[in-house]
Amino acid sequence: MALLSFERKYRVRGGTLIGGDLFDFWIGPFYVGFFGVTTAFFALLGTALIFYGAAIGDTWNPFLISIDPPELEIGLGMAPLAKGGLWQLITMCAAVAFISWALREVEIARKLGMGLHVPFAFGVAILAYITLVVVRPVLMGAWGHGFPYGIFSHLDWVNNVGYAYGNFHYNPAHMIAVSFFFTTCLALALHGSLILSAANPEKGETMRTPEHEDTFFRDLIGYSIGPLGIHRLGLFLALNAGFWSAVCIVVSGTVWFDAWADWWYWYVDLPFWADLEGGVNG
Ligand code: UQ2
Repeated sequence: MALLSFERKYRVRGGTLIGGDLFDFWIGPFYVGFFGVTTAFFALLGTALIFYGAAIGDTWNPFLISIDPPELEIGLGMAPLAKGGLWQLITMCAAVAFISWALREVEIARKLGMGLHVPFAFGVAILAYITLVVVRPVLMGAWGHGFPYGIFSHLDWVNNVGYAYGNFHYNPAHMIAVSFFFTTCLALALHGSLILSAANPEKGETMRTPEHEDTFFRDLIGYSIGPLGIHRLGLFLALNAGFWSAVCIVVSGTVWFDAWADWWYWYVDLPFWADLEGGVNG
């Protein structure tokens, strides 16, 4: 079925979560829906507030513009607009826009009778953001623990928070997250290159099949995870990268307060060698 007639066939009413038929229509190629309206509204409002914050700030250098969270003294209260209040409003706009976008994905998936894997995956990215700017600041008792919205300023924040716990690379959850990011890249590189090698032949050559793809990896390492399995693995790896990123930051300053390198003393202090002569403890 040609793409345009396929779209006509499946552009059907229903599947909405809220509002019934009210926003159940398309504008050009885009589905609107109730959550399309809320996404657009809060994304535009948040962006306008960022520009307002830039306008009352002291630079238009795009690298240096920064919308900062309130001072730590504000705690979990509301701050004046120019002193972190804008950051608070922008954070709310961002959260509502992101969640609206995920719910719009849910409505489109329901319309098409598809699984909810895409909104679930996006939900993990939203979880990581909300963990940084809401969950951890609330657990630590001040919005000032959120990160500033600026190009260089957020890099400085990552640097400073990292060194606040000694060397962040010793954070075990950070290690797990980084390992998942790297493995995600490995899996996508293997998958992308394998698909292109089989499905995008030189002019005049014939396309190869999924059986060729399986056989390539069986010849190479004696195992193929399969054309469906590689996507399960890829989703698993990518979601874990985001999830463990959220874990590694939310435990820093809430359940662990010291240098992350010191966390590993649980190993040094195991009873087997803790009292050995000449060991680090004695
Ligand atoms: C595969 C397969 C695909 C793939 C890839 C593999 C036909 C089109 C990339 C190979 C992947 C393996 C063996 C898993 C590697 C494990 C990690 C942790 C990176 O077998 O089936 O489908 O794209």
